[in-house]
Formats: sequence, structure tokens, C-alpha cells
Amino acid sequence: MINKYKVGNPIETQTVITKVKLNNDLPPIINQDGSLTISDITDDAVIYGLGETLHTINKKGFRYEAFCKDEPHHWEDKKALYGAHNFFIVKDKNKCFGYFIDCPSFVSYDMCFTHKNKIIINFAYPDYYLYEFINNSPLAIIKDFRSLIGKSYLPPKWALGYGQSRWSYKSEAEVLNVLNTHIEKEIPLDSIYLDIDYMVMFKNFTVNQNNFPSLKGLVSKLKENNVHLVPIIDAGVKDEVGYWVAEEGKTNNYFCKDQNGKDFIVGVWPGYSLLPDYLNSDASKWFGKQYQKLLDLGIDGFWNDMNEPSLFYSQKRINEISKYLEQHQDKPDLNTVLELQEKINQLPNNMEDYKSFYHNYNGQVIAHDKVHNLYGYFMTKSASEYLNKDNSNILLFSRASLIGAHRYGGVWQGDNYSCWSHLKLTLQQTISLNMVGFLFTGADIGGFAGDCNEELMTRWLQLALFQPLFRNHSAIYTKRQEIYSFDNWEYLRELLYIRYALLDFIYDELKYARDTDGLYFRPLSFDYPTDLNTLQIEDQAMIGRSLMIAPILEANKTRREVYLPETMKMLRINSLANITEEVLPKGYHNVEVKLHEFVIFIKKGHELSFFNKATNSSSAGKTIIKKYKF
Ligand code: MIG
Repeated sequence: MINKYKVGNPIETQTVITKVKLNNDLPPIINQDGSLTISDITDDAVIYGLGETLHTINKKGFRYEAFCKDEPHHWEDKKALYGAHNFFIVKDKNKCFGYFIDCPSFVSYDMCFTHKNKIIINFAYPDYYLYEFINNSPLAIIKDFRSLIGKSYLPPKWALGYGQSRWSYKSEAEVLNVLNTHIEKEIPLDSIYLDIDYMVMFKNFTVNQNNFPSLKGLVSKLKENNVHLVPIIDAGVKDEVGYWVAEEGKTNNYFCKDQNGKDFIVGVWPGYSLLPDYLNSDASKWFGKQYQKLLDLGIDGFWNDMNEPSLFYSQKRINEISKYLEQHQDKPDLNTVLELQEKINQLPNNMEDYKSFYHNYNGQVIAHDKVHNLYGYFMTKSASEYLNKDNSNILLFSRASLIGAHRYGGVWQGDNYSCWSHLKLTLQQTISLNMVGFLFTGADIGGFAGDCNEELMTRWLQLALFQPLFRNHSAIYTKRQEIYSFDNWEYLRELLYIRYALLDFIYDELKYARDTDGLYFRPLSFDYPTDLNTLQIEDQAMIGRSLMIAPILEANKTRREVYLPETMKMLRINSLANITEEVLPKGYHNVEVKLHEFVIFIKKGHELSFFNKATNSSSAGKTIIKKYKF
């Protein structure tokens, strides 16, 4: 059963694309001020959902915020990341219900944090549609929800192959070096990513000719090896005289405006920049067309960054700080300095800035903070609508998102850190993102910030080889993280061979999840709803219809507890040539998993095929070399 309620004056988000009849009452869980309280959460209840957030698969006991944020520190004290995914499910032994809050501005969730039996939801602007779902299971509720929001984006098959990225491969020579090293060492590869340094002064749709004298030539050289070059596009546009994107956008009023109707100036990578108004359909079409320049070079994949939008600073706030400095020029006292420091800390992603610029959405002028969470979503939509106008299937994924964007592109999980807790986090995030429709997702393999050692890379790949987006990316100034930078790169390469041997399985299962509005990555409890032990399993996952994974997620560990909700066949995989099988009964097991092996489990009545060894998606999945049945 689905109930739709309207509270206040909601702004249309285009997330729900199926008509649902509006209930004219107010929702029973509403308070006077428009906030929501669900006060009968029992002690045994589990809460699922919220997509890309922190913490556990079971969201209970924490607070969250849905307000897309460039948050480079994914630590437990944080409440928001890049996505805003307002869908959750509550399941206890007697009932199961879910809510989707269709709202593009700030929403906060107190998930039994302040009061252990209460969910409290607050709004910056209590104007929203509320969808209530009642059904027998979380999975049934997810299917009900997904039937309203449309099918999930899936990339072309090559995009499930291995991608090598770095902030940044700065020149043709560096890109070719990555390509050639993979070829020489027979390391699988399907894509190489370009980060912001391929552009001139970080200007979208420009190419630095000194470093990339012929990007077209480079793209075709890569294509000869079936490798795709995937450049980044940032949300902001450099404010520069003579730069056609800035000029055209200004002439046509395609950028976000300040309260006086002047273009709002923010600071991002290119310095002072303009924010395209992706919410304005003309601006959106115009920006989408810009990708043609790169399509003309043979490029067929993009990643969109900084589209929360991330603001390093605004001109307005910099002016305030200069004024403050002027006023306190002579012998500033401690408080003056501390206040200055605070002003500087408050520069990035400042709420006052988000309130100071405006969109033209469906002919209405709306302050940004009221529609903040639409920004990344509509950037993805802008790109997707142009790129796929003639049904080409272009790879596209984004950092920021709102539910709705799942129809247009995938998401990567942003600036994680090369640490063990973030390895576990990506398993949990991938599950929660699947619940809200983002099937094509993954984190930067090995971690983005900080240095990754060989053991972490090994364990990370053992998990990631089941995640749809399979990209190794790392930040500037960190230790090199390409597979071949590690001593025992041959074992890491073996893991990539296993990925390619399973590529067909992954592709088919993703398609199945999309077509059935299901989940490719699931918590155990979805498959074994009557088994209460599964509710506590936060470090295993069901994959596709046939598999369970139980990766090692801690340093210096060669054993872990694995819970089997039924008898399964365990495969112990060291290499494609060395796979052993063993049937394990239902229950808890302490399983040895040495560094150069990992275990997966086949469910009863299923089978898993490994295809031929391949170094590229074009040659993967031709012949079955091994088949395991249970
Ligand atoms: O402020 O383009 O999440 O993947 O390498 C950092 C540079 C901007 C953030 C992205 C990351 C990318 C980086 N970007």
C-alpha cells in the first residue's frame, strides 16, 4: 500500500515519475511545525535506507542529514555526504513500513538517537510530499518505491571493467605510460581517467594542448587497445572574459544569480567561477551540448564532480574577510585572530552563501538552499539527456545526487581515505545505495586520500571485484596506487583476472536487479527474512541471485567469523587456476582466509561460472572455464 501526502508547498523534484493519488489528509506522523515523529519504533526494529551515508547498514542509533555536501572526511562524527537520499524502511517483528520524503532542501534524521524509540525528522523548509509504504518486507517496499521512480541507470559493459584513475595523469605521456605498463604486464584495463589537470586552468571543455597535443589521437590510440579515456567535468565554470562557456552563459542568463540579478561568483578550482543553472531547462540543454566537443574526440565516458555544489569560498565572503582585516589592522588581540580563523573555517560550503544565490526553475526564481539537493541531480540529467540523445550508452557517474539521478547515471562514493574502516564503509554504502536505486556505484579502490599499502589494496580488491564500479583512484600527493606500484602486483593482477572471469555474471545480475527493481548488493536479511541473526551482519553481503561474500575487512587478519543463514558451498579462491570447494552448514564459522585468497559462498540451487582469463571486457566472457554448482 502506498499513501501520498502533501505538506506545505512542495517544489517538484521529478524524482517520482508515476502518478500516485494524493491523500488529502495530513500524514498521521506530522507535528504542528511540519516536522515528523514516528514514536513507536520497537527495540527490535531495524532501519534500512538513506543511501550514501555513514555508519552501518542498520541506520538505527545515529543522526543523518540530507544536504549534498563535499565532505572529504568520512568519519563517524559526520552527518552528511555527497548524496541526499530520503528513503528509509523500518522493520520489526510485527510490521514493515517505509517513507520517501520528496524534498530538495535540508532534511535531518534522528534515527532513535535522542530517544531510543523515536525517529524525528526535521526540515529547513517543511514543504514536501511524503510517501508512506506498507508491505510485508523491506524488499517488497523497495520494489514499491522503485516502481515510482523509474529504472536505474546501467553503464555499458566495458565500464564494469577495470578503471585506472589518479588525480592526475597530467599529460599524454603519463596516460600512455599507464596504458603501456598495463599492456606490458598483462594487467587488465578498460579505462583510464583524466582528472582536472587535463584542462586549461580547470576550464570545462578545454584541453591543455601543451600536455595533450592531440587528445583525439590519444583517445584513438587507447581505443585500439579497447581502452576508454574518461575525463572529469566539474560543476563550476571559470569566470573569464573570452572563455566561450562563460560568455555564452552570461549572455543567455544561464548562471545562478545573486539577489540583485547579477551572476553569483564562487571560488572553486578555476578560481572565481560561475554556477550553471542546471535547474533552468534551457541552461541545462545548453550545458549538455558542450559535451559534444569531447564526444567529437571519441570520448564515451564522463565523471561529474563538485556538483553538490562544492563552494571553496564566495566573493561575498572574501570581501567580508578583507574588510574585517582592514578594520583590525593594528595589533589584533587574540579574540580578533580567533574570529578571523573562524571566518576562514566558515568559508567553504557556507549556508549563507547557499542562501544567497538563485535559480530559475520552471520560470520561478528560487533561492538555492531551497533546491540545493537538485543541483548534482540536474547536472547529471543535463549531461545524460544530451549524451544519450541518440540512444548511445555513455558512461556517466556523479559525485552529488538526489534520488531521481539514479535514472541518469551512477555515483562514486567520493573522497574516502586509504583506511580499513572505509573498506567496510563501502560495503555498507553500496548496499544502502542499491536500496535507493543507485545500482552502479563503488568507492575509490584503495582509498582516495592517504597512502595505501599492499595489504589494504589486496583486501580492497577482493571486495571491490564484486562492486559494479571498479575504479582505482587516488589523490594528488599520495603514494602511487596503480596495481604495478606494489611489490606483489602479480597477485593483484590475479584478482583483476577473477573480476574479468566474473564480468558476465556481474553484468547479468546488474541487469536483473535493474529489470526487477531489485538489489544487486543486499544485506543478508533481505534473502533470509525469518533468520534474526542476519540482522546483525554488517560485514557480509548477498550478490546477485546466487552469491554471498564475506571479505576480510581488517588489517593483519587471516581469519574471520562468517555467518551462513543456510548451508552453502564455499569457494576458496586463490587464483583462477586454484579454486577449492567445501560445503559448510548453516551457522557461525571461523574461517581462515589467508592474504592471497578470499572466500565466496554459493546459495543452494545456484551455480557460478568463471569465464576465460581476459585483460579487457572485449575478450572477457567468451568461454566458461569453470562452473560450480550447489
Ligand atoms: O577538491 O578533481 O572527489 O575524485 O580527484 C577535490 C580533484 C576535487 C574531488 C573528487 C576527486 C578528485 C578531486 N576532486
